[in-house]
Amino acid sequence: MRKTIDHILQQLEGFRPGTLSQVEEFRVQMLGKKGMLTRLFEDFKNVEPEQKREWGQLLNQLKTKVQEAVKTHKAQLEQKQEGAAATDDLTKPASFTHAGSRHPVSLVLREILDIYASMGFAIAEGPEIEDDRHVFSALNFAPDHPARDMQDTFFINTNTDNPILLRTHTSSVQVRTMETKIPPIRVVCPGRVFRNEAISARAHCIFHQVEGLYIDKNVSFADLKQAILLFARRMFGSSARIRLRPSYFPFTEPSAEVDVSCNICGGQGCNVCKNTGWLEIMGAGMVDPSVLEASGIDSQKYSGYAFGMGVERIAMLKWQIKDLRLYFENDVKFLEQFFLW
Ligand code: 2NM
Repeated sequence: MRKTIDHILQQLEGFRPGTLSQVEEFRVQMLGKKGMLTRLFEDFKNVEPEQKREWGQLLNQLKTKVQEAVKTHKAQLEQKQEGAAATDDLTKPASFTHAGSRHPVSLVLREILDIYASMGFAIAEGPEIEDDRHVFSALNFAPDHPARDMQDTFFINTNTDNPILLRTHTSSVQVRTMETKIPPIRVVCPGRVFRNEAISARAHCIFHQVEGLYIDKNVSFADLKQAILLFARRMFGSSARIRLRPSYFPFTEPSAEVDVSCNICGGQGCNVCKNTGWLEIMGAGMVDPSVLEASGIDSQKYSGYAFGMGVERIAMLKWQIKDLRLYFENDVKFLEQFFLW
């Protein structure tokens, strides 16, 4: 018996199965009907009564060891096989992950900036918290202009002759550009602006603007019209036409509201353009000489054009989004609909 036990211990020591069938083979060899351990237990019947206790313990320990070895090797090999199966099939489709999508305002803002970058405009940014000088005074707003009212502008500190406020347009960035740069100046200014308005489908107290400014010798209204036409064609399709209506802004003279032919009906008239065939996309004009002078630019030597548009509004026209509030609700079912080719 001693010899058989030693033999089993030796086998156990060197047992390194590579496959599950080798484990099964080992199990049968040890624990099967004619297995080595099974036979040992048969021999155990002939052991002298006074030695039964000692041999019994020894055999039971050995049986447990063999059973443990079979169990752990089997589990290890099964796990290995599963891992191999998962990596083996390289054609297996990847499991679904939600990748997210860009916000429609970000998509349209990027598109607007790309179009103006291709025309040679640089991007300029500035602070959202501004002073009265850069938002109003330097832009030719009269001291009693209604935009300076608490009703329209969020003021932070009015206890000074140059109040601190949230910018109502990004023209303040253009003032900062004119103050620090020598013409030629060609910039677009994207960013958030703030107006004290009741929130509705058509108005919000926070929205995004892109304003443009071009100052050089001999810049003309014809240059402005051509730049707007190129923008409209790139943004709304190569068959887009533009129309300018006379308007008024404190900082430009002459000033105009710009319409683009309706991208839904092509100008025939539909419910998107309210049967006019036209959609308003921006305001524009020639920079008032007093605005150039206020920022230290010689209006005898230089002239310039400027324009401004609302990014949410352009996105509404592009995708027929009917309610401004959708931009701020972060409803995934709304957000994941938008992409650009
Ligand atoms: C608009 C419409 C027309 C404009 C003017 C200027 C500046 F700083 F040059 F005077 N910046 N932006 C402008 C002109 C903005 O937005 C509807």
